[in-house]
Amino acid sequence: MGLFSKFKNLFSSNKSVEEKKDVEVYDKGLEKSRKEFVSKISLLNSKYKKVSPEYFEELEEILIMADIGVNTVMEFIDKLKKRVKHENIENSEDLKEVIVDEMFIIYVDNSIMVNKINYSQTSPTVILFVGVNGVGKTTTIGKLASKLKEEGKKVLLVAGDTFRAGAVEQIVEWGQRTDCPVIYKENADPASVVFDGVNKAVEENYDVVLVDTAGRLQNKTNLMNELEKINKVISKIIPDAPHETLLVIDATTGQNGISQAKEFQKITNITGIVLTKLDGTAKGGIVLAIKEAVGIPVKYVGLGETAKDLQVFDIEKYIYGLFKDM
Ligand SMILES: Nc1nc2c(ncn2[C@@H]2O[C@H](COP(=O)(O)OP(=O)(O)OP(=O)(O)O)[C@@H](O)[C@H]2O)c(=O)[nH]1
Ligand SMILES: [Mg+2]
Repeated sequence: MGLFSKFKNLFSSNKSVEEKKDVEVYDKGLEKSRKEFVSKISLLNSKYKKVSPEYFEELEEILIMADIGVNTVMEFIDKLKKRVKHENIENSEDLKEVIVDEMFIIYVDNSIMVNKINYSQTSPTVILFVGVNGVGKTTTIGKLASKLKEEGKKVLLVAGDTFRAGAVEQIVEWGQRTDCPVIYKENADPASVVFDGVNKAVEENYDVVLVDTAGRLQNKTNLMNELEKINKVISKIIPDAPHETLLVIDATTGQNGISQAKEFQKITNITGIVLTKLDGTAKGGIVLAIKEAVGIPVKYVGLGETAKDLQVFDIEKYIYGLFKDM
């Protein structure tokens, strides 16, 4: 039995209610990508009943169009060709399952699979959110706050975005909705707001501090200086903090998001990626491209507007959501 059949069984039987709900979120959030993918592969398979060089050429194109990333696609096609030869696969229909198997393997292989958040045992865990404007930083903080509260954690929000008009109001609203205090100061230096926040968190024994930052700064040097200052202030209070710096990327921006990741990598130490708005794109393959291009684990994915739509990234659920109708 191929890996994919195993996944299908895995998700259809004896799972907890919670786990099933999470699978549903992936299922729904990846609908656009799945439709695109599955319909293209079906068309391809009816065009070429037999596996041929032309078949592979067109498959390659489909995968690249799904934003999977050129090198990953090349490597993938090579592996597929080898298996076709080795296992004497002739019919394109029989290749479907192999495609799903290999997709999974390519992600897991030579992988950085640490998608868990690095929680501190000795102090509040400080998580910094960075990314260009509009990608979903503040919304992700709100959703995560809601999840952490549900787990019984004491959560503090810090409005480190003091630039954009309305930014403070937005995070304050999330604070009210999730019942988490918000530290903010209008027109203040972001680093000083962060300082107040982290201090309060230590004094009052908070479990997690979620720090919002501004997406828009005049230029790269400013952004770099700003983040450096914020980092300094945090580590002055908690030497091994921030425990995570999560870069938020909007999945609908495709290759643009990849460039952002490369740029931010140069500016600061990114420990994980949050890929938002996967529900809004038909090019869900971007998860695989990120791994190829920047080698940073995707820790969370945004699959919709509500708090439950923020999910810890799980490759099995992702592959399932992407291919389950195939
Ligand atoms: N469909 C969908 N929408 C999302 C998701 N994540 C965020 N959004 C939407 O994206 C928009 C922008 O989100 P914000 O959280 O304000 O983005 P930001 O990065 O804080 O933006 P700036 O503060 O301007 O830098 C909002 O309308 C969110 O509802 C997601 O996973 N799916
Ligand atoms: Mg924001």
